[in-house]
Amino acid sequence: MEIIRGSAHFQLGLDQIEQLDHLFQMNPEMVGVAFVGRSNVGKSSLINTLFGKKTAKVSKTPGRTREINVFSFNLGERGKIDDTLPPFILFDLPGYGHAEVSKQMLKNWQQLMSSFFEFLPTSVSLINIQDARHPDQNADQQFHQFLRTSPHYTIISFNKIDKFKKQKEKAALEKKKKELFSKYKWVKQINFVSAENGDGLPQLEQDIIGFCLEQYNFLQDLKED
Ligand SMILES: Nc1nc2c(ncn2[C@@H]2O[C@H](COP(=O)(O)OP(=O)(O)OP(=O)(O)O)[C@@H](O)[C@H]2O)c(=O)[nH]1
Ligand SMILES: [Mg+2]
Repeated sequence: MEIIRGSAHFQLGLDQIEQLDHLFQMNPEMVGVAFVGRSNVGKSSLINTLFGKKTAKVSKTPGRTREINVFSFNLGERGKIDDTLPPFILFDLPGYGHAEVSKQMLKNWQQLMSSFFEFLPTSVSLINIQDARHPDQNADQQFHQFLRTSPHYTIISFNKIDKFKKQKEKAALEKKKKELFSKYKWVKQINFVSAENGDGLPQLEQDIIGFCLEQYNFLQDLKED
């Protein structure tokens, strides 16, 4: 199974809690993934490599993605959509922790995101992107406090590992990984990726597919009972 590149379609951008409530109410059985992380860590770039070139806008200036962008995508084989499966959902969430945003913007982000995590169906998993060179920053730590009580399946992906040339840097990151697993008990997986050269992406793609199919089958079974 694969993510069909180019099957991703932009559905809507939203920045109001009412719009979010509406989306969740209309789609209680949504299955998919949400990319979330500090500004500029490469969320949109990763989305583009995994889901097809022009899915998300890549920033020249950090803090570009301000809205919650919602896409649909399909799974299939050898480039063909499997039409026995429904479209899945993909969220590109606005980056957190950008130093230059105003207090008002920060407040808006917090309000919108706390509703998002509170009402997001558990059939959507969270992929927290962090910069491999600067993992677990203050903003990441604060974000994980949001997730403490969240029931969502959560993955951390350390992006930009192409920047690592030395073995020493990789070893340090391995150590960090162990540390984060014991600190953030709710994190199920931590992997290393690069949107730039594609490292680690086949595995991340299979993790996304595995999660989506499992949740879809689970919801189907519930209906049959
Ligand atoms: N070297 C390297 N650069 C990357 C990688 N991924 C993204 N970048 C660069 O990092 C910058 C930010 O990328 P975006 O994908 O826009 O980051 P974002 O997390 O979506 O940012 P916001 O939307 O502002 O929150 C761009 O200049 C990308 O080209 C990577 O794996 N390696
Ligand atoms: Mg972005």
